[in-house]
This record gives sequence, structure tokens and C-alpha cells, in this order.
Amino acid sequence: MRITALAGGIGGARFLRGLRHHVQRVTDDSVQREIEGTEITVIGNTGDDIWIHGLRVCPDLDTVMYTLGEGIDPERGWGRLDETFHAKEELTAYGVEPTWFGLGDRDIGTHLVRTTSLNAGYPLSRVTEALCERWQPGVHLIPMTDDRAETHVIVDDPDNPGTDIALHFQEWWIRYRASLPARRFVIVGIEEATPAPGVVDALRNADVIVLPPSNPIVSIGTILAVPGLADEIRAATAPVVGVSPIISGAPVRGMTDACLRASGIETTAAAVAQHYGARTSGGLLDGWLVDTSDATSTPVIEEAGITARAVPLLMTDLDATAAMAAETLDLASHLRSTP
Ligand code: FO1
Repeated sequence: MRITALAGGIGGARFLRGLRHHVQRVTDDSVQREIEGTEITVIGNTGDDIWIHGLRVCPDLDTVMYTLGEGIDPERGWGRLDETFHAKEELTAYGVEPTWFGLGDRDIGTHLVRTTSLNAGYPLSRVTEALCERWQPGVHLIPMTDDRAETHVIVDDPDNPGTDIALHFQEWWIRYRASLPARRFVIVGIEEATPAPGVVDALRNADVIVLPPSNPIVSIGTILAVPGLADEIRAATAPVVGVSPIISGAPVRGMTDACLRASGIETTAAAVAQHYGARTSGGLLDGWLVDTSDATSTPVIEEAGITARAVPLLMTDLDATAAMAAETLDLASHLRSTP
């Protein structure tokens, strides 16, 4: 079976770790046959990418790679395990900006390899493949595009109220903790971006397409903004199943609600499903998982033409996340067997 997932940062990476665990541990013969030899392809968001001190940092690709490669710092959810920040301290001592970005010493190793390879002319997809040779994430990680596509956030200038300025997403997210109301998001370069090699094939030949519980605006939304990708999902033969990143009206972590608010979307599991839309009416979803605490919202989601199920969605540990993944694949299997 070929599973293709669109993924952003921490939430998506944690879900994928559970999905891989579920696929690897399945023992029940009836499911084993269907799941035997399963490959997982992850289309990663690159809208968060940033040049920092001359290094190219790809937060969402690295979060997936480190999380699945067991090199992630589990508390932070980003950056490396056993990390130190001596280089950052030295840069700060020299008064070098930005000081708000947590650039770890081990993490710099990844950025040096990536930056050197990019400067040598290798596309990001090839570089990502090379970095994954070390980490062995157990999935095929492909950036959504090899082209530049950077998310910037239009906010009211804190130093000059009444005028709009554009902040790089990372500055808005890290320095301001998404506290400056975003007027809108602009993905610089997206109009000219093309899907990276393998992305379209992974959508066309998937048996299941999954939208994990990543940020629907700045992670999944950015991937869908690559010209042609949303249409590929709409036209895909595979069932498309999404997992709500919102539980009981709040994001499990991160500041997804700030992004939804900026996009005029209510912070509920149903509103996010309706934002993605039902494939039967030109949207993306065939199925949608909500947390058991949101079970009362399944009828309104079904009315929108999306098959909804309420299951536990808190990713408290690997087994809980694997169970979510199993529910996702079960809903996809149900959708495949019903016209
Ligand atoms: N997130 C923070 O909240 N603070 C940081 O200092 C920070 C540094 C950082 C460095 C490398 C990296 O790959 C991710 C980093 N992140 C940091 C997380 C990152 O901002 C977010 O994970 C994504 O961009 C949003 O999903």
C-alpha cells in the first residue's frame, strides 16, 4: 500500500511516527495483507524555511526527519536531542542579529551540509534525500517544491502602528509568538513554484492520502498553495482522510488558532474540515477524524459531505498515535469500499 501524507512541523511529525509504528507493528493477518509492504511518502512544507546567519534552515523538513530518525528533542518538538547553543551564544556576544532564533550547535551540522549542497547546485529534494540517508526516517521525505516559497506574515507594525509590515513567518512565530494579529499570509515565490520531483507521482499513485494534524493554514495550506497540488488531490483515486489539529476548540499545541483567526476560520474541528472542503463538492476531504470530545460535531461535518468519525486524537504517546493512524487507515479503507 502507498500512503502519501502532507506534513508540517511538530504535530504532523508526531502523527507520522505513529503511522510508521502502526504500519510496522501490524500483526492481525486480515489487515496485514492490505498493509504488507506499505510505503509512506511525506510531502513536507518548506514555507517556514529561512536563511539564518547564511545557513538555510528547513524547520518542517528537519522536524519530520529528526522525529522519525529519533534525533528530535522530544520536549521542544523541534531541533536536536542533547542540543547546545554555544554558537548562538557567541553570535549574540558579537551582537549579531537575529538573537531570537534558537540555532542549536548540532542542528548547525544539518544546515551546513544543506547549505553547502544547495550552493553546489543540488536541488532541495536531492539534499533532503542525502540528509535522510543518515537519519533513515523510514519514509520518503520530499519537499513540496525545490523552488523558493517563503511564508511571510502581514502585521500592523508594532513600532509604527497603522502601517503594515511583512515579517518572515519564523520571526512572527518565534519572536512574537504569533501574538501580532496577522492580517494575511503571503507565500513569497509560490506562484512560480513547481512541485518537487516525485510529489505529483506520490499523489497520483497513492492508495491513501492523509492530511495529518498539522497547521491547516501555514503548513498544509502552504503545501496546497503549490500550483497544481490541490488539483492533484481533488483528482486522486485514493481516499483523502484528514485528522483534526483542533480538539475541544483549541489547538493541541502551537498557535494554530492565531493562524485560523487570521484566515477567518473558527477554531473548531468542524470548521477546519469545512475549510478543507468535501471532495464531492470540489474540496479535498473524503473523511475527517475528530476527537471523541468533539463527537457532537460529526453530523455537521457529514452534512458537508465528509465522512466523520470521533476517535481519541490526543497524541500522548506512541501507542496512542499509532491508534490514531490505525483509525485513519480504517476510515480510508471504509471509504474505498463504499462508492
Ligand atoms: N521554535 C521556537 O519556538 N523557538 C525557536 O527558537 C525555534 C528554533 C528552531 C530552529 C530550527 C528549527 O528547525 C525549528 C525551530 N523552531 C523554533 C520551531 C519552528 O519555528 C517551528 O517548528 C516551525 O517553523 C513551525 O512548525
